[in-house]
Amino acid sequence: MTEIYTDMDGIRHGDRAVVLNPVLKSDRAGRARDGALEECVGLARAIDLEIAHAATVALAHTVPATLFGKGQVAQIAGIIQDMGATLVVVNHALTPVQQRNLEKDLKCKVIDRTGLILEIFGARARTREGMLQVELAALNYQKSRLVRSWTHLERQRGGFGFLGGPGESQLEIDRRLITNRIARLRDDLDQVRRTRGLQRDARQRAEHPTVALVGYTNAGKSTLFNRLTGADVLAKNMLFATLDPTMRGMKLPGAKKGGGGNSAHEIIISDTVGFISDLPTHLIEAFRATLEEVQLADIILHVRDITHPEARAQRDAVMDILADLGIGANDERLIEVQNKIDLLPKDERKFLAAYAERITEETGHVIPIDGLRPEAHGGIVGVSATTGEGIPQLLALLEKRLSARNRAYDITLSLADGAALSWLHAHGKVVARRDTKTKTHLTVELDAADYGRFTSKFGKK
Ligand SMILES: Nc1nc2c(ncn2[C@@H]2O[C@H](COP(=O)(O)OP(=O)(O)OP(=O)(O)O)[C@@H](O)[C@H]2O)c(=O)[nH]1
Ligand SMILES: [Mg+2]
Repeated sequence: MTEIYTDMDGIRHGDRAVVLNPVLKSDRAGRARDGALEECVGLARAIDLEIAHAATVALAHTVPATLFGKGQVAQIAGIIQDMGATLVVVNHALTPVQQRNLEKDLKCKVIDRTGLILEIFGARARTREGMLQVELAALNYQKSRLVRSWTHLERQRGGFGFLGGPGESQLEIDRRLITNRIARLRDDLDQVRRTRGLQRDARQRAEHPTVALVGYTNAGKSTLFNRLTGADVLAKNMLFATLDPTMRGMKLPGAKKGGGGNSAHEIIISDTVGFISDLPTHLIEAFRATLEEVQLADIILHVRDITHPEARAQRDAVMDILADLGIGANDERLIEVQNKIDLLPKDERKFLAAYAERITEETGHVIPIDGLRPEAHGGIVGVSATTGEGIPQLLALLEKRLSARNRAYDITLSLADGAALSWLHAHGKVVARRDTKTKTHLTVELDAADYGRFTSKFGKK
């Protein structure tokens, strides 16, 4: 894997890093400065960099050649020398030219936010699919950087780039190599996904409803996943602790043995990669298949760290990514899980609980409250994944939403088919029945999963 990170070659865990968070003075709508800097430091720590210095740098405007102004670059160079730093992390996108110039001026390695996130993902990937996805993202990142310098050269030559020249043909070769590699990677990924058994997943999905956990990185998805399923997924105060998706079956309280039970009581729950604001587009593209699993879920639990100072900005970032996947705030499958309530003072906890109850009661016709955008359509529940507080309420809400998905099916049985009839009575609600001499015509309210089970057991009726 390492050979693909030519851009990031030389980063070693334990490197002393200076983290810089450039903020445009005109960018009033930007995220809270401290929060953005803190997050970037968290990202740098996630690959075990030692933070020698971290600062927000106010920019009057961005300088095309170096991003920072001349004086600022000199100042940064001084800091690097004083601190004995070997790496600079810039919490911003850098053009290849800016990166190169900064490395020259600062005499040390420079990476931008996308490079840093790619580096973390590269270190985290464990499954073959995860590794291929990250490699694909890294190559796409590199390719986009080649393209950019290419158009840059082209412009310099007044638009006659196609006439050829030594530098240009090297770029052409690099580009073609990367393009070929990307095509091969895509094939490999397809192959891996096929053998991973999407069919098996599809079958499981038909049989049991799926619940997907999504949310900002470090919100507590894995902790909640472990609490719900008794699994042992790595949950750590570390950004992007989880990269590869994990699935596990669980029974909601009240489920009967034997996979039957009343409709949707047995579910498959999945934990997956966390989101972050300004998630690099290359990563979104590479992880699309993983994210598509979310699109197919019956219920989407949006896990939020409700105690985070930037909880609302994080929520918006997640909702934006979900919107890209076609999942809006008005999607009935979306339940908001406000996590870490154990850290809240008691009165605040009470207030939140009352608020959550009100919203949840009103779902079906969600209304903006206090001028805020409509909340998750499927309702809100406050929990603590670590203490277990609120988990029974979450499970009850899940159960409520899943059984609300029942649909009416018209089913005709032979009167002699007692087994099928009693199965339907046990698993669904028979709302109408008309008998003829030999047949009975039923209208039965059933969960889609149960209908699937019925037809696989008794055939289509
Ligand atoms: N106090 C408190 N801490 C929590 C709670 N849930 C999770 N945490 C902590 O929050 C941190 C992140 O938890 P994870 O479960 O790893 O979060 P995640 O959403 O899976 O994060 P990534 O996989 O990195 O995207 C850990 O230190 C957890 O112990 C909670 O309910 N209360
Ligand atoms: Mg996790």
